[in-house]
Amino acid sequence: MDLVAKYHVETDLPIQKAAEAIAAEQSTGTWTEVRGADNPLAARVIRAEGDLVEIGFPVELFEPGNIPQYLSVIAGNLFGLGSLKKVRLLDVDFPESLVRAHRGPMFGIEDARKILDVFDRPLVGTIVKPKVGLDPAGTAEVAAAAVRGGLDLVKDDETLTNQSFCPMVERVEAVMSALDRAEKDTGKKAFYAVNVTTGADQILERAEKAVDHGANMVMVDVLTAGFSALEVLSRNVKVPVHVHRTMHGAMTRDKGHGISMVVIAKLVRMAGGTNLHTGSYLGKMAREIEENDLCRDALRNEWHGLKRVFPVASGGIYPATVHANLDGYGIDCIVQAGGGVHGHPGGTTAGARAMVQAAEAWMKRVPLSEYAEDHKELETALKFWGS
Ligand code: RUB
Ligand code: CA
Repeated sequence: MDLVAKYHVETDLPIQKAAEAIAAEQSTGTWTEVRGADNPLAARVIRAEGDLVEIGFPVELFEPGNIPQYLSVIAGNLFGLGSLKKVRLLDVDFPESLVRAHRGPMFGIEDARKILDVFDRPLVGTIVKPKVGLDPAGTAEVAAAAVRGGLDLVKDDETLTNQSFCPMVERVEAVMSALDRAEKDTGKKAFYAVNVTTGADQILERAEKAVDHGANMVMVDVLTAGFSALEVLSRNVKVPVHVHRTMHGAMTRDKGHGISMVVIAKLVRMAGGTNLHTGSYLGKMAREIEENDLCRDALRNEWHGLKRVFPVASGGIYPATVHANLDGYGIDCIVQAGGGVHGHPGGTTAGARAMVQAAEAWMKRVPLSEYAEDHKELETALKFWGS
């Protein structure tokens, strides 16, 4: 079976010609006729209508298991073709043999839920803030305060790795022992996603070191580190992997050009992420509701037996925006707030409680304003940031 890639194309060429140019450039052809290009590996135009192009790539063009190579074919030189003004890779239908060449998540939604012992509600998380500048003890204090307020997940910012002001090993040790103490006191289990993003030569060693020092989740910036970095982590590190998508806007934001988030979501599921930032239905980042829906389904629907991945709503979220995000993503998601937790007038623990209360109200189908009547942290949050 062919791999079918769907593109939006803006060009002065007739659309059929543009489609043929893509098919040729990305398989056997080049700018001029060459002997032998008409061989069985030639991609074919399935559809060329309006601004929509579908190309079928013979599966033999691909090296099973090699995501960087898939991307060179379906999302490579075509973006620079002078005859095309804009091209956007909208979606990819991967043949089963290529999907199954990947193990997918070692820890999916169900595994993460078992670790936390939380089955019947969305997870609520936070990004430690300030995002940089805290030392390990300061990070641990903020993390534990969030968990004491009831949060399920605490994560590093995408820009925090192993800088001198907050070395990773000291940070993991400090945070995990603070979370252990919080669990002893309150019974609340939580993940700490420590950002292990670094170069290819060190990332696995770094992640293993994090786990040796107690980490129960690792985080990777998948687009800066690469899909293979995620895959090597997922296959080798014995904890779930939180996937941040920093830099995605360079690919996803222009609706006429680049790569859609749903393609990134499919690759992340193949490569083995447990959680993936897919954007919010209401928040601070530019967003595309339809694309959120597609990502949610790509991560959670049955797909050749791969485990399911949590979509993460994040970016400018606070209690009043929780319901819109849960309406979009449903129960099997993570809703996450940084400023919307730590900026609460009562501090981090109160901010965490307010987020948890907002999620509880959604589960009970009670309007936020009504739930706030007897939940004071939520009431304060709604007054402070608006409802
Ligand atoms: C959000 C934050 C994340 C965003 C990125 O912090 O630090 O990096 O999730 O956006 P805050 P996205 O809650 O204070 O805004 O999730 O859309 O990739
Ligand atoms: Ca951030």
